Amino acid sequence: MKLERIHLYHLRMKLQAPFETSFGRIDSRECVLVEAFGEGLVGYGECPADRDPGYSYETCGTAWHILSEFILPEVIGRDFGNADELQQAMSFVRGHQMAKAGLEMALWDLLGKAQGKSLQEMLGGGYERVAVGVSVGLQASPETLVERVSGYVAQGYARVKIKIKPGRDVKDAQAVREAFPGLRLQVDANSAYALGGAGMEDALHLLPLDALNLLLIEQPLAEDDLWEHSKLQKQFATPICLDESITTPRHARQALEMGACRVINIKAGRVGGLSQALAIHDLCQAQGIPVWCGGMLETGVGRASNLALASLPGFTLPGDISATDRYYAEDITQERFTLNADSTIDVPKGAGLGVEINWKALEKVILAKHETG
Ligand code: OSB
Ligand code: MG
Repeated sequence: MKLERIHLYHLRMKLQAPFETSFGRIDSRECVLVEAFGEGLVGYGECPADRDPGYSYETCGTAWHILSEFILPEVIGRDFGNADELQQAMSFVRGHQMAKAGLEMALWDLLGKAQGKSLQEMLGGGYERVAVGVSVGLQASPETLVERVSGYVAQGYARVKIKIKPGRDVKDAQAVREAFPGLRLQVDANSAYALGGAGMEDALHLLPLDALNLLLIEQPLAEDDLWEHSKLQKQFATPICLDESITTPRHARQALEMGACRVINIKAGRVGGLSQALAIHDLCQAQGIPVWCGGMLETGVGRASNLALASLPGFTLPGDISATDRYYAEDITQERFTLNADSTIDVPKGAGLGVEINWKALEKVILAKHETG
């Protein structure tokens, strides 16, 4: 597939409700949409970096810079038979995984459309629908949190993740567990127990979580740390799950080798693309480590990709892939994803990502456009 022209769109989309994590509160979410033209076809990819460097160092600004100044000039006019060839061509750029992932997704979409194959088929996924859950942000109090969770449970979500931070952790989780004794429940700290250098000591305040029958505790310590997580995991019966700390297949292998986690959250954006997500999936599957598909409040483009990825056999835990309604009143794809009664969402079947752009909706949310080629 020859990449003839590439457009970038910086988008800002209003969320249905503010989303608060240990690193901040947002009312709207930004991303960079990649539009790639080749052989008479057009493919789309979503770079999930947000406006602020709170989750990772990458932002829409850094992704824009890395893509427009370095990666696009390198790849325009070149032919790529698969994602590995593109990764090879982008390997001169250190890091910037989300920037690379956005372009890689657009290439998968193009290749799928050219071959008449869905992304799911290309990746080797099987299931027609994937088990999903919902990620609930920090609320004003444990009472409002329980109310919020009740709303999602009523909608049919059978797995709930709540965000935690120091001072808003054990009590919040206890309140939800008390209200929903049988709910599949997990918590996500987004590195909040590494602030001020306290780390381990702070995170040991979470030990009472072991009594709550949680599926996992996600990313308590620093975003670049494996070693302290390996020490922490030994203190907890509940599996530690790493999100931020796993940015390459190599880090995944090292994390498993040192026992830094017992579960991995895979986000194609965070690890540099679907090809890298696939490599981490294969590694974990070979070692019997459960994985699940994380989310970054994606648009319909990224959500289609997440659903295809989550249909691979090693994704044995429900993903952070909720219905479109949970995020956006209006999405940039024609397709809106809905929750089935069994807390699953259908995997798109069309060629490539299997979604079509809703241009009327897209045009309303474009902040900037860049053209190369
Ligand atoms: O840590 O999983 C995370 C959203 C933005 C950035 C990081 C995270 C999240 C979520 C939301 O938890 C998951 C989703 O529903 O997309
Ligand atoms: Mg997370």
